[in-house]
Amino acid sequence: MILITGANGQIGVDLAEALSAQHGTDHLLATDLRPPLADPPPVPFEVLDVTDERAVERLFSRCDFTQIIHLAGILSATGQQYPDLCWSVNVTGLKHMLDAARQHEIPLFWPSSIASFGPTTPRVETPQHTITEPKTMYGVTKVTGELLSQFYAAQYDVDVRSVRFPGVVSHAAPPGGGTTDWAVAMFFDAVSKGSYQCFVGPDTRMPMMYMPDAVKSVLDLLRADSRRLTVRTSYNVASISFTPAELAGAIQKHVPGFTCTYAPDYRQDIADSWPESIDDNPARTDWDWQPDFDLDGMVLDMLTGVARRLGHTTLLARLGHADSI
Ligand code: AKB
Repeated sequence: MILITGANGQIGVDLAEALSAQHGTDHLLATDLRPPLADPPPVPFEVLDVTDERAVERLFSRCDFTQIIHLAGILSATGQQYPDLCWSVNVTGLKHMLDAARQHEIPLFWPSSIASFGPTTPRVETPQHTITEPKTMYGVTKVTGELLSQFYAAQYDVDVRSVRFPGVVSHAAPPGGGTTDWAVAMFFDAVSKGSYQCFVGPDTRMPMMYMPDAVKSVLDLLRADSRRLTVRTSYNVASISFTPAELAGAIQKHVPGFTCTYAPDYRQDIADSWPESIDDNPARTDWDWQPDFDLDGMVLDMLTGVARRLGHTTLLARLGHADSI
């Protein structure tokens, strides 16, 4: 059975769906602090606080897990506001999962982030092995998690695998508390209101990835031959880099009249400390990673998904989906 923590989060919802298509819902257990979004939940669900060591131990003594997908985490903007909570969930929670993986001899996947990098890192085509001096608490927890993972792999032979996600764009579940959330919010506001006020400036270039590629990266890495894996901290994975102005332009092609205004806040500072683009050669070499979506492909698919969700028939018709809400 596969354990998913943080299953109600942005990545958890889409990844659980992909895993249940592969393995069947009976082979998954979704957990989260919050109750599931759908009633009944699409896969068996239990409440789990990953910071509660006893609760984690009790769960592992009851269930025969074969894989851990550990997604529970606090994102960058929330982490700046609640640094202690961020440390507790992102580091203590991961440590509990690494200990369980070690004790029960189970492989573990967890996502790190481009937030592992900081202002002293080369910002363009950021290499796999480079300076990691993040200035956010979120970044500090990600670097700590990466080093812990490498230690557990080397010292205890835990099969731990990870990718450094860029901003992930999707419509099934909202992201919460991230610096890259503008790339999702812009779509929802474009479709529902025709305008969006962005919290970073128009020329802030950031690495992003459409959810189908993010899910594919996890499934591909899980399938990879362990002997080929040379990185046990976390793999760089790249897809598309764009600015808010470029995304707004791509959306305007399908939503004429859409306007984007800019009111940068504290998240601008975080964005400016992160890379603009990522070099992911080790992932391409070690496990044949390759993304499918470019900016225009993502925008078309995302607008269709958001229009369906919001019941926007006019936009669906314009996108060529007249009869399919
Ligand atoms: C965030 O913005 O905090 C996340 C991330 C890049 O890890 N989306």
